[in-house]
Amino acid sequence: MASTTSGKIAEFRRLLANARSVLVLTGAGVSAESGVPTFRGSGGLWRQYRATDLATLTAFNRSPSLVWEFYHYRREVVRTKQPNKAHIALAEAEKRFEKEGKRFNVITQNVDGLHRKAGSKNLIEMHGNLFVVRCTSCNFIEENTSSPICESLRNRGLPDENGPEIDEKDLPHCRKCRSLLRPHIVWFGEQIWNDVLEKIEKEIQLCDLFLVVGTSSVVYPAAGYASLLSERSILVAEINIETTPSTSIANYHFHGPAAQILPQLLSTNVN
Ligand code: BV8
Ligand code: ZN
Repeated sequence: MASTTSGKIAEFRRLLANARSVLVLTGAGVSAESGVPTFRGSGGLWRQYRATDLATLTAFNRSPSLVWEFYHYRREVVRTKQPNKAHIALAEAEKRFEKEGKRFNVITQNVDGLHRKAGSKNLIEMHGNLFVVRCTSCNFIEENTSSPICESLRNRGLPDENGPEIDEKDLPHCRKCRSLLRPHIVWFGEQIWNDVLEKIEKEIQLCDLFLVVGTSSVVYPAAGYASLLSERSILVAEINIETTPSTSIANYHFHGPAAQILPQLLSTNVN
């Protein structure tokens, strides 16, 4: 049963000090205080669509123009955002743990790149990244931070506009084979890449303390990690501003914003 009061912070910090391999799973809530809309909050809407309706291969095949407008919009929003104290606390904790010869890894479901911007190195972006593209034909993958990603998307993608469909030939194209590019992001109904799953599997095997931060714990496979670890009697702590399916599994539930709680849990003088 999760502990009910954040007064357990001192207790948790002692457990953290004795941990040898900390694994953190983050979701959209960790970027909320950077101003990046979460999936299921009010920000989860774009035009008349839910993000989860557009983050699918079916939506992309039906209208690559609409899905590219959606991702272009998110790229332009995220580009202006900075990591918050939650991202920074995680990056600093990783550095400290590494110095002590211990392990500290972050698996993020987010595609906003803010953990990397904050300095996290031991980072698994399990659903990809808004600034990486993949060719729909030759699978060529590369980072692409161009703003806009192509001329036809300049000033497009605003939530309150409904411009004309962009012709496929004017959407982003592979510089190797000229085929249509897509975001290198795992859409609903698509499998997480095998090399990523293997890395996650290894970290789950080695982990002796698990933190699940700012996720609604409804999307699999990420949502299943807390119970997987709890069944192996690994300590699970959740940070969220609401309760989630992970709350009943967690040994600790710290109720509050990640940018406030994480620095209290992870900050330097962990005794
Ligand atoms: C898979 C990238 C298997 C996209 C994302 C049909 C076919 C196949 C699979 C399925 C299917 N139907 C369902 C599935 C499974 C599906 C799934 O789990 N669906 C759910 C909805 C039931 N999963 C998949 O499809 C996955 N693949 O299963 O493949 C397979 C096997 C064989 C063959 C084919 C397939 C792939 C899932 C990945 C989808 N891509 N992202 C993009 O970003 O555009 S998922 C997306 O939503 C996010 O990345 C994230 O992972 C996920 C959940 O969002 P959260 O991060 O949790 O954000 P959310 O808004 O939900 O919650 C925010 C939380 O933060 C809240 O709890 C809130 O209280 C809290 N919070 C807010 N502010 C703060 C805070 N906490 C702390 N501090 C704050 N300040
Ligand atoms: Zn190509």
